[in-house]
Amino acid sequence: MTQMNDTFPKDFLWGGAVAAHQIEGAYDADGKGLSTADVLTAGNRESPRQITQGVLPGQYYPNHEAIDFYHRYKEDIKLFKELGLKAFRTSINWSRIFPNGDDVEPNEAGLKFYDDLFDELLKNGIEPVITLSHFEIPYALYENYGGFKNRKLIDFFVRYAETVMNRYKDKVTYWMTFNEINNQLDTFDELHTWTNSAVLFEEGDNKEEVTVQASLNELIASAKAVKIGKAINPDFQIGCMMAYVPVYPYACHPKDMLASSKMMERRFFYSDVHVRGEIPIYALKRWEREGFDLEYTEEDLLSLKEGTVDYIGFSYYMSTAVTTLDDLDGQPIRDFPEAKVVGNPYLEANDWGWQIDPDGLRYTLNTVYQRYNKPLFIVENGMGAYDTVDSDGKIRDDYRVEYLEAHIKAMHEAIAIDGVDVMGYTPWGVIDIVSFGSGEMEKRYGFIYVDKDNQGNGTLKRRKKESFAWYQKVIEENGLQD
Ligand code: BGP
Repeated sequence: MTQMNDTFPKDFLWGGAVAAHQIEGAYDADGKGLSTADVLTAGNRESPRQITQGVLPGQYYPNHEAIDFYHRYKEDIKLFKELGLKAFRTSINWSRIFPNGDDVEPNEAGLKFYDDLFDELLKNGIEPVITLSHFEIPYALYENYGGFKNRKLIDFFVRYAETVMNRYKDKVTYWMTFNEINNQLDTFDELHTWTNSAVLFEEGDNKEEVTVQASLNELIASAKAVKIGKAINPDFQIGCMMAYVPVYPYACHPKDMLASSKMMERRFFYSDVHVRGEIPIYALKRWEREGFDLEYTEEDLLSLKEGTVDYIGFSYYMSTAVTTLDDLDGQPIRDFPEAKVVGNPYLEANDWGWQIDPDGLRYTLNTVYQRYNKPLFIVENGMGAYDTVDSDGKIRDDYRVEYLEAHIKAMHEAIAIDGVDVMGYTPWGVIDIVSFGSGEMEKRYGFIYVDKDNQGNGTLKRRKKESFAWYQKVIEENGLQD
């Protein structure tokens, strides 16, 4: 267990987080192939983004330039150093390394880019925290193989993981395999799964069955990568990455309580496999009941056992509530087989309807720690907002400070009062980047403002927001001082 004291653990990893396709731009530079994220159109709060079949002329793809971190990372890392970051979480863009995913040889220019990036971070005293696949795979693997529903992707991923873990074995200690692997069952739509597994559904597909198959293939690929990583460098800390959104019972009706725990189970399924190395009984029962015909072998089950993770990385933004009742005060948001997700009347939401709930973070830390007894790493947390630049050039984002302060306080309570082992905290979008969900540039999370709008106009100039000095002080003082 990490040493506790009145403040945060001494070696606590205060940081910031981003993902390759949301920050780098340079989508076709130096031999990079297209990734599934590069063919996502711009969306907005009301209408979601779409995966297009390749890059269509005349269409705007916000990830193509993003904030051009690919060419400006030195300037940005200078600001991260000034901010005091001890850790910087980003992902490696798989299609920079294997442009088509199934190439025989890796792309040296892509490997070199991350060599330089990690060197620059280390030179500035910042620990890289690396996700192998953050909501993107090489587009050719989606087009030619159908994404992760195809078992062949297991081997392609493992080869990619082995290549980069070998290459950066002396530069990177903290790894995670698939970003928010556990939100697929809740986010697939009519057409496809739109996060890591990138599956396009075919006519007649049972969508849940196909998504579970793709998820299983990813879990097997992840476990194999963990095993290989540990053989490359036993000091590696390799984690999984979950999206945890606590689901409260809307009423104290016992059926609502049951519905809430069943909904939580859908998300815990993934960390149960990653941490315990076996498929939980509740999942096996469901698959049997639904008549799912899933493909996995004895050898796969052994891989799951041998490749359990060292820590659990997770994102936390909000909570939701669920009910089985018909006479609601709250408005139904979405129907699930078990129950309805509804608004929580005790919470306020941001402009995108994400309900702000710092106590939910403490609740989550406790629940996850009690379930697994493994170190936890909060690798995403933050508040998306429309920031404005005042006439004096200042960006007064006190709402962001308020959000983060409340969450840091909750995290501190979980550590100091409840004894939860938390390794670090990397708030999302340390610098403004493209929003994954809406594709907007103007849904901002950063401490550093980037001059660019939803249409792609702007100078890309960086500017510190008021929250910059606040977070700098938090890191300097290793927590909030009263
Ligand atoms: C998480 C993703 C991130 C990030 C974040 C905020 O789900 O891991 O990639 O984008 O959410 O979401 P959004 O960008 O939609 O506001």
